[in-house]
This record gives sequence, C-alpha cells and structure tokens, in this order.
Amino acid sequence: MVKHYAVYRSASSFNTVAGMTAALTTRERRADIGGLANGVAQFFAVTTVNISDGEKPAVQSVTATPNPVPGSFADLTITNVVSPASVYRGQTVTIDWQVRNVGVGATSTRGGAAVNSWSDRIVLSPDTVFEDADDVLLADVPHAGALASGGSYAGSATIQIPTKPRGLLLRVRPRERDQRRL
Ligand SMILES: [Ca+2]
Repeated sequence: MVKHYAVYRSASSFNTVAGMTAALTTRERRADIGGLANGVAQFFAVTTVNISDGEKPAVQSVTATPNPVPGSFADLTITNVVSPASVYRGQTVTIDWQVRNVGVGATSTRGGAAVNSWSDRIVLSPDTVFEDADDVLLADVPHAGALASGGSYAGSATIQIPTKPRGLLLRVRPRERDQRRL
C-alpha cells in the first residue's frame, strides 16, 4: 500500500535518493514547491513510499527552471486561527480562522476567469506537515465569493473530534483550485 509520494530536489542531477531528505511528501498527484529562484535550474525526482516506509532509491531526476509568470494572481493565507488549547476524543469544538488574499490579484484561474468558490480544509495532524499520510480530515468548509487582493473573510466551523484521533494539532489552510501563486 502507498503511504505517500516523496518529492526530492537538488541543484544537480542525481540518480539515487539514498541519503537525501525529501523536499516534501504528499498523497496528492500534484505538489507545490516554494523557495525556487527564477532562472535557476533545479532537478527533481518522485518516489513512491509504502506503508513500511520502503522506497526504491534509484531514480532518474528531471530538470525544471522556474520562470516569472506574467499576470497577477491571488495568494490565500490563513491567519488568526482560534482553537481550543486541548481537546478530547469525541469533543465538539469550534474552530475560527481568517483567510486573507496576500497576492496581487483577485482569485482567478490561470486564464483570468474569476474563481468564486473553494473550500477551507481542517485537518488533525500530529506534525506541522500538511496533506501527508498522518493527517485526519475533519472538515472541508465551502466558501462562496471571489476574494480581491487584500481582501479577507472569517471562517468558522464546529467539528466533532474523532473518537480515535491519530493527531493532536489542528491546522487550517485554503484548498486553492485553479489558482497560481507568485
Ligand atoms: Ca501531517
């Protein structure tokens, strides 16, 4: 069984991930990697990690060079998360948060069409890594309405903690669809 996919990154070509630390892990079929510089080539490889943490280290890296993207795009960030300091199994809790568009454009597709709906996802996680194998999905909270640059909205959800939680850290972030980050 697949635990997650591991994405590796290096400034030079590589053919094994032995001894390397993954830039990120994900169960999704796409991932965002930050901290790249425009015009500077990087090499990437992806492995499949099974539930026993096994993976084949032999890879063939591929290169990519980020370039500036013309246009102005939204960048949604979560602030002001308010949640109980501790919770117990089966407890019903209220989580509050704020979403702010810190990008230079309104929420839109790459082609510029307005994006008027998405969901804010709340997960229970024992670590600070979002969307990896140990996350427990608590809620997808739908949002309606585009968000202009500098705009924000308040989110709130009342959630019952699972009776068998695997994690103890509540995190919230917007699920961005059809958007681009600068
Ligand atoms: Ca996690």
